[in-house]
Amino acid sequence: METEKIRLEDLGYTPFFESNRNVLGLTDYLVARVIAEYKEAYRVKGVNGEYLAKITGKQVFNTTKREDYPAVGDWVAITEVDEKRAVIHGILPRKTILRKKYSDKQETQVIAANVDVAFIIESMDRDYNLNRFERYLVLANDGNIKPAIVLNKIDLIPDTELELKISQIKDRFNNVDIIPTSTITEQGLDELMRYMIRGKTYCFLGSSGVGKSSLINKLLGNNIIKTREVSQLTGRGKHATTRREVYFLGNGGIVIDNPGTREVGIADASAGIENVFGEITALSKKCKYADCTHTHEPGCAVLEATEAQKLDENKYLNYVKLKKESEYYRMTELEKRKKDRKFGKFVKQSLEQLKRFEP
Ligand SMILES: Nc1nc2c(ncn2[C@@H]2O[C@H](COP(=O)(O)OP(=O)(O)OP(=O)(O)O)[C@@H](O)[C@H]2O)c(=O)[nH]1
Ligand SMILES: [Mg+2]
Ligand SMILES: [Zn+2]
Repeated sequence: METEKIRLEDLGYTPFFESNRNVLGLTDYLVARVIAEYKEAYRVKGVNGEYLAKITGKQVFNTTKREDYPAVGDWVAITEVDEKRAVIHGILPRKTILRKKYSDKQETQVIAANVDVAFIIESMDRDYNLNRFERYLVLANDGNIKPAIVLNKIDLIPDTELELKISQIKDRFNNVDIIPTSTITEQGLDELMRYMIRGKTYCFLGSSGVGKSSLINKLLGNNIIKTREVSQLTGRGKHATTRREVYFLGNGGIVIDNPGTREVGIADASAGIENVFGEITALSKKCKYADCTHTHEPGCAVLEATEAQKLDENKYLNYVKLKKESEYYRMTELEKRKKDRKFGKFVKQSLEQLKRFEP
């Protein structure tokens, strides 16, 4: 049986990776892309097909950081053991990286590597939350990844409500593409498909149950991925997808499905925050103090703009919250214990501020 040869470009390979491969002297190895991550192994795909791959002890992984291990989307240098198995010798430098903070631990987790576009998905039900977009936007921005918003399950709300939600999003975030979809009525699926370009990698992000896997199944044109059963009541809180996995679409788009997250923790993402909240960053240059935290200082241009309703108050509050979270992450344990009491005060302060803003 002759199968058509896979080209690395179809798996997302670009001159960026090839030049790094040359520079690092990895040309004697095969290259493959990590398409799934298991407990102690990876599934990788190269021009000869797929392998179950392991990393070996004595190679380039002289590292203690979780982040330095292969992640889904990574390009790795491998050698074949046999038709089905391979050994990973190293990771090619990442073009982009998408990471989040573990909810309990302080370690960051790599969601995926070498992603071109992050689809941030929310569904049009009770769980919908405008602030949550901002969290994901910070993650995407911090990883140098272009974000796009997908509003799924639009079959659940009237058109007027959808229009309202879209205008709220546009008011809050500049220049983010918005794609409304429904896997039931199939609205927006063509648009989503057209959005994806051959050889580019798209990561589907969002809470559990928003319909990430359902959307990908629709794009694949079959039901390869298991999605949550319709019995929403009994299935509550259960995650349908348990591992990250790469899928290849008919139009050449490369898609990463993710298990949904309950919360998205912000790691040390200060650059991402400043980008997403560019309006606030610009204002802060006019604050009286260079180290202004924009919470209580006199002569704070951010507070002034918020009070004058020139700056959206929710945006302001979310900014302060995310910023604190990011800074908190950077502190050492000892500092944290000291700060914990102060943080409590800060939360109280913010709440008081919120009350003040109420009409
Ligand atoms: N009404 C409606 N329901 C949908 C739509 N898309 C998906 N669903 C339902 O939403 C539920 C969750 O869908 P999944 O695709 O499993 O969600 P997921 O985001 O992959 O969830 P996790 O894998 O747990 O992160 C399923 O019962 C789907 O049938 C939609 O457009 N409209
Ligand atoms: Mg899923
Ligand atoms: Zn200020």
